[in-house]
Amino acid sequence: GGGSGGTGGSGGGGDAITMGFSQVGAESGWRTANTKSVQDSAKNAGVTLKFSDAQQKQENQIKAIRSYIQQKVDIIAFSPVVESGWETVLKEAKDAKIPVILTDRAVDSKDTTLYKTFLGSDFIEEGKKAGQWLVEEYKSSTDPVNIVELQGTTGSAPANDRKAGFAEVIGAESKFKIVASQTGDFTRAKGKEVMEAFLKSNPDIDVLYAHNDDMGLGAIEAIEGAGKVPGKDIKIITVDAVKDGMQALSDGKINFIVECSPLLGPQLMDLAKKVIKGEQVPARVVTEETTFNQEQAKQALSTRQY
Ligand code: GYE
Repeated sequence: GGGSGGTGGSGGGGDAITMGFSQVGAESGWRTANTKSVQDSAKNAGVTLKFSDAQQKQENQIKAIRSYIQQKVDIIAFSPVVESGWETVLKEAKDAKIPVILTDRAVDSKDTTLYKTFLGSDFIEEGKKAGQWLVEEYKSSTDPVNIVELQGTTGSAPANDRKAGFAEVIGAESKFKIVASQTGDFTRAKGKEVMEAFLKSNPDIDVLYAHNDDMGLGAIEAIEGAGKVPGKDIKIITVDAVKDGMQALSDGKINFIVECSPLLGPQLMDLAKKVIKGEQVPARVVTEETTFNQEQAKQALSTRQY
């Protein structure tokens, strides 16, 4: 690919790269920041970006990838909405000799030759960090702790892994009980709706674990609507650390956030350039991230970019 002549783009030298990028959707603050990061860094790296939003539907992503193959882009990057069902389309890309980079979310295919690398967070580790905070928070209590869980999109890597990592850590102590666990599809609206249902059927909720900030923020509205105090009557743990989440954390409405960085654009462009030049890239690039309690959120909030 790339034989159509240089455009004199900035940096890198050589011919301009065309990347087809299939995004999951615009379901959360994280996703919005991720899209901006990819678009901004493509511009900075002189990469021509063909971008499409799949509105959280796998069939739309498959269509987008097929259209990128037809257009003979130099490289395809995408964030798979769910883990399963990608083999056929990834084989089509491979047969067309168009390299693929997974960003943010994984696929469950055993055939790792279908993509060049996977750039993103360790979601199991994120779930474990959420569980470790809870274990520490309740270390001096023997009473039962009733937990409700708002899961991300069903079948997605972050929903599967954040659930598994959390369950592994809290499973070591029998006082922790997950009394309800349902998807809120990573959105604020669904988080609110499902939390309202949880509150109706469970009179005694101690903790909410939400797989992202947006669902947690929706749930806060439901909790306040039910006359309870979020962060006090019900302790709340979320994942992401986007600005709205960090604001709620520093206001005391959330108790702990596990960071998940959406700023994957610069690394994605670097990896894409290397792959196209035929350079060796690591099979897995893990994003670095931290955690925030309420005090740390107050410190970090003023300089939070997204
Ligand atoms: O945590 C959530 C978004 O895949 C890591 O998707 C991403 C997740 C993120 O909708 O807010």
